Amino acid sequence: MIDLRSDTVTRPTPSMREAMEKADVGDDVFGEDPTINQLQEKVAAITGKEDGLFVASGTMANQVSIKTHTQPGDEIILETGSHIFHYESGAPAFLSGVQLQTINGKHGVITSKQIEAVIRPQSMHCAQTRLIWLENTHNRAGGTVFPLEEIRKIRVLSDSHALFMHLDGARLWNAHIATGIPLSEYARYFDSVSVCFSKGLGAPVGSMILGSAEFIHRARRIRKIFGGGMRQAGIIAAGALYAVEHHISRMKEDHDNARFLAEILSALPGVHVDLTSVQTNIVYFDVSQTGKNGDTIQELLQKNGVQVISVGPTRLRAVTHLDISRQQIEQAAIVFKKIFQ
Ligand code: TLP
Repeated sequence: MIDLRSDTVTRPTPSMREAMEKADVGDDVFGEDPTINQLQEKVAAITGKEDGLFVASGTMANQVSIKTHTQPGDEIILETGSHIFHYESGAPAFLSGVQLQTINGKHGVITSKQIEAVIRPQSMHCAQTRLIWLENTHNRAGGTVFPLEEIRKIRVLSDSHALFMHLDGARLWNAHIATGIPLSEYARYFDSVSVCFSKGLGAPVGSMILGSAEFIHRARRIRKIFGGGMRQAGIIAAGALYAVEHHISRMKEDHDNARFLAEILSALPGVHVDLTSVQTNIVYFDVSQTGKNGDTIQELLQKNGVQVISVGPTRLRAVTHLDISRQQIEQAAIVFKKIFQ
């Protein structure tokens, strides 16, 4: 089976498992797990943040960050396709009692002008705008990269309104590899950043929140409240540490494979791919012109040994990752041709 459903499906490599087996551990709720401490220090250093907090998942990183930044009744401004709006089970409302104000972006990018137009006035009648939320790369927009110039403008705007900024950087590694822009240059404009080790980096579990020492101190308490104090979790942090040390630069292969696949798909009858949105390791394709719906195509592909995800009536997603070679992409291309021609 060629599994292109997500970059979350990767299995730890033998060397990663070896690193996990040998990991030194301690009680992380007491701050005493040496491997977690090492990972937090390392990722804080490469992102230029004061401190980091290891958490169980990208969802937990995002939700702990929201809770740490906001009070119930506050509002977050974000792009309509954001992961926290679509795929985190209503958690911002459930856990933090905040409302979300969405803006339609282009390729997942919202501009400072668009944001400025919707910031609430300081009025007893309005929710308090508190947080601007960006996603880089942007999953639902196609793994697209958020331009740095716009991030800078948004920071100026947020400073002038005393708003916080959070970056959902589950795939920030991919943006870094696609553009060559250092992780720290992206991260410096945000009060908090979440990153994931269990997607393109190929670790089995784990994410991290990055920010000032003061922010992380408060986030640590929220993580405990949310049930995320994980004790001897150095075993899993060792997988993440291995991934950070060995799997960042190789992501270029995933990006090349995604581009290769996108070009093949876009040449098939009835299949539409917005090639400008294929900037990293994610390929969305639309099959409305084939007369079949997404679920049917997903099933047909699965029967022929290729897994993708149907994400709308006629829209599907294929993601390249550590466990997918160029040869497997070529095999998948043969299956796509068989199904669509
Ligand atoms: N995304 C998953 C699914 O939930 C859609 C995937 O397969 O792409 N932020 C972004 C931008 C994400 O894409 C994801 C996961 C998360 C946060 C949440 O991470 P986890 O799954 O670790 O909670």
